[in-house]
Amino acid sequence: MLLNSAPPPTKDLEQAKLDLTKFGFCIVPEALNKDEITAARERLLDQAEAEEQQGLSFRDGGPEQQVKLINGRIDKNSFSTSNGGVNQRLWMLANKGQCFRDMVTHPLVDELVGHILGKEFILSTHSANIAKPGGVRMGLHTDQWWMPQPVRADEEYIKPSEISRSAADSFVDPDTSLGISPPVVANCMWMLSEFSSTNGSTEVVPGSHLTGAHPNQEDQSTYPIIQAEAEAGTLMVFDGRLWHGTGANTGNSDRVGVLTTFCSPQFRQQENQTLGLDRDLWDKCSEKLKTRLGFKVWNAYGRIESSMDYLIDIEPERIKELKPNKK
Ligand SMILES: O=C(O)CCC(=O)C(=O)O
Repeated sequence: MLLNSAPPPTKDLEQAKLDLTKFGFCIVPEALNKDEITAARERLLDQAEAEEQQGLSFRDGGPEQQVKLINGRIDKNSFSTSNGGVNQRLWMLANKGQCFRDMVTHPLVDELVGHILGKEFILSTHSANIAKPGGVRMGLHTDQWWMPQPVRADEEYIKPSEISRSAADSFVDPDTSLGISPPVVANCMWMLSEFSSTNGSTEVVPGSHLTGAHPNQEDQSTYPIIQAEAEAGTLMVFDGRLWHGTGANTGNSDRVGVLTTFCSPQFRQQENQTLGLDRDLWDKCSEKLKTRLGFKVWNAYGRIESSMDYLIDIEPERIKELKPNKK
C-alpha cells in the first residue's frame, strides 16, 4: 500500500530500521559532521570541475536532452552539456577520495544496509549526482528493475536478459498473490548540501517497496510522491524496491548528493569495482573495503581458481594452458 507520509528524521537506529521496513526508507540526521561534510563536498566539487575541464563530465536531466544512437548504440556525447545535459554525475567514487571510500565502510551502512541485505553485501555503484538549476525530474524507478518477477508455473515469463528499464505491464501491475521479490539492493544518499523541494531533493513514494510493482514509466501523475527534504550531513537509506528519482531543480543552487548503492553478493555490480579500482589504492584498502568492493569470494562465486580462496588478489595468479613434463 502506498503511504502519504514520510518518517521523521531519527538517530535512533532501531527506529530507523522500523522506518525502512514500513516506509522503504529512513532519514538519519548528522550522519556526517561539519568537517566531514566540508571535506567530502570540496573533494567532490573539485573533482567535478576537473572532469568538466577535461571533457569527462557526464550530464543528464536536461529538459531538451535527447539520447542519440549511432549504429544502434547510445552515443556517449548524448550525456554532455553540448547536448543539453544539466545534472552532473560522477562515477567510481571509490577511486576519487578517501572520504568516499569511508562511506562504503561507514558504521551506519553496516547497520542499515545490513538490516536490508544481511551481513554480506557489495558495492554496486558509488556515484554523485549534482542536481543543478534547470534539471528536470528523473522519473520514478526502482534500483532493482532487473529483478525477475514471481510467475505461475504455467505462465509465460519475461526472459531475464530481456527485462528492460521500461517496466512491462506485468511489472507495473503484478499478480501479488504470487508474492513479491525481496530487496536485493539498498541505496544510501549522503546529502552534502541541504535537500529541499526546490533544489531537486530525491522524490520517493513511501510504501512502494511492498507493492511488488514498478512505477509506470508513461504516467506517474497519480502517485503520492514526497520529496526527501533534509539538512546537509543527512543520510537517507532506501530499499532497492522503493520508487524514487531525482526531483526537478527549480531553484538557483546546486543539490549535492552521493549515492552509495549496494547489492547482495550474488548479483552483478553496476560499476565493475574489481576491474575499475585504481591499482595504486590496493595496498591501502582494508579487508572490509576489499570485501565491499567485491574481492571476497561468496560461496564460490567471484573466484578465479580454488573455491577455497577467501579474498581474490587485484593481480591474481592466472594459471594458463599447461603441459605436463614428458619423461
Ligand atoms: O539523485 C537522486 O536524488 C536520485 C538518483 C537516482 O535515483 C538514480 O541515479 O538512480
